[in-house]
Amino acid sequence: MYSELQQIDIDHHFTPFSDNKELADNGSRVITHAKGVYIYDENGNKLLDAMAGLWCVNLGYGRQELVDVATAQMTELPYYNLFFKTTHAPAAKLAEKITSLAPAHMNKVFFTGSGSEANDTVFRMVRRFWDLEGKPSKKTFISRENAYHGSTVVGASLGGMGYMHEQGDLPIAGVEHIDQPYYFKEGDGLTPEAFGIKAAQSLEAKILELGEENIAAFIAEPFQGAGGVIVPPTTYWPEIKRILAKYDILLVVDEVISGFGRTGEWFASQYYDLTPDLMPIAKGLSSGYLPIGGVIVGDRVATTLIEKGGDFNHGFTYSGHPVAASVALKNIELLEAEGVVERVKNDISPYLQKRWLELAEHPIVGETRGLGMVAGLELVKDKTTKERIAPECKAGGVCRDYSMANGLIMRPCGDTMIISPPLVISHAEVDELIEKAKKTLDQTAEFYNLL
Ligand code: PXG
Repeated sequence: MYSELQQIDIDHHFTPFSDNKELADNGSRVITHAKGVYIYDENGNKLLDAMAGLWCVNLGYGRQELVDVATAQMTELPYYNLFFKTTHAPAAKLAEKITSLAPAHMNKVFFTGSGSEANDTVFRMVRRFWDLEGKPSKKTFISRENAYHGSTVVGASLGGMGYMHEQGDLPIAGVEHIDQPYYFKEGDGLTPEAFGIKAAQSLEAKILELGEENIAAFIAEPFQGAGGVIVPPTTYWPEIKRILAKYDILLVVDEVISGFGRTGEWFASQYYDLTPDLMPIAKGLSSGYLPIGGVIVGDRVATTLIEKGGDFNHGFTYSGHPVAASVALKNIELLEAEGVVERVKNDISPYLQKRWLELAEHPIVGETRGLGMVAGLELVKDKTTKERIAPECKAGGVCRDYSMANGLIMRPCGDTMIISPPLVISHAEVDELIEKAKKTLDQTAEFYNLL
């Protein structure tokens, strides 16, 4: 009943973020190859990958230029570390390129292997910064409910996912969570604008509760990704900025999903006009072709760490890995040369968002939302009361199964269906995405007798 690969997988592979027993009962889908915005499985199914893998394949699949640069770099220098007064061209040039695209006050990059490691690095940099500034009591991070910042101990602690905290006694001490700006779920009785202000003000309430002298940083995704593509009301970031201007607290903008063009700007910090002290990055940095992440460091933190800090006792074997770094550099060069980010802003994002909005008319859709190249919708039984279709938000899983059967990878976060397609998706492929999503919603509604 299982293919050979499915059986090997069941026998030996412990799969991330999955119920491995349930996978053993059903067998995982074996992905064999990919091209453009499509992935293929071993049964010959072709799926439009509207998640760009895991929010990362910004340039789409099958770019030979990235393969060629990896091959050349592997031949020349497959590995060397950066620990002991050594460096190499891929790491140095990638850092230069990234800082040329980042906000002007950010001129250094620390490399990691992933977004989680980037946030662990943020945690150590920030605490070290305040020690060096002579303010060792400033240790607490403020984050938000339903945030995602990774899966390491620090990443999961900074994140606001209850289902992660309950495994492994998290969060660790020194991390506090405030309200999220999730209007559809929590904004009843308020306009989006008023709700945005209210959600932002929970930051000030927390600062006053804990005392500015104890707070190191506020960390947030510009829009929440894994939490369900939660786009804050327009008032939210301006109010956060107003609050942060009153206190000496660092701002960490987690750009792991939002960086490298997803909003139509190189970074969402530019989209929202934010001035971060630190920006964790990963995913779209290499379009997912090789694992690489990092932290873009603003001048204030960099100057203190470098001028006053001596050795910074932190780093990874694969920090700035030459092959990953050369692929990331080529990826950025291709994004630039092909005008991908401008195309997102002026062409494909407006088209995707216009077409996605059509789904709001569907009888089981309570809200659609999106920005740049991410979008989400809420599955409901009743548009007015927002009553969910089934207990425990089970309709999302049903909807996902129909979507996969229709050849579209659109994924659930509870009863929120989300997409984050490759930035290079064409108009015709967006049309296909929307038609398949409509059919999927019809089938989901039919399944629950709601048509
Ligand atoms: N920050 C953000 C904002 C992320 O979205 C990370 C940090 C961690 O990156 P790494 O490379 O360590 O995974 C992420 C990762 C999901 C899902 O289900 C999302 C992520 C990872 C795994 C699953 O949407 N985002």
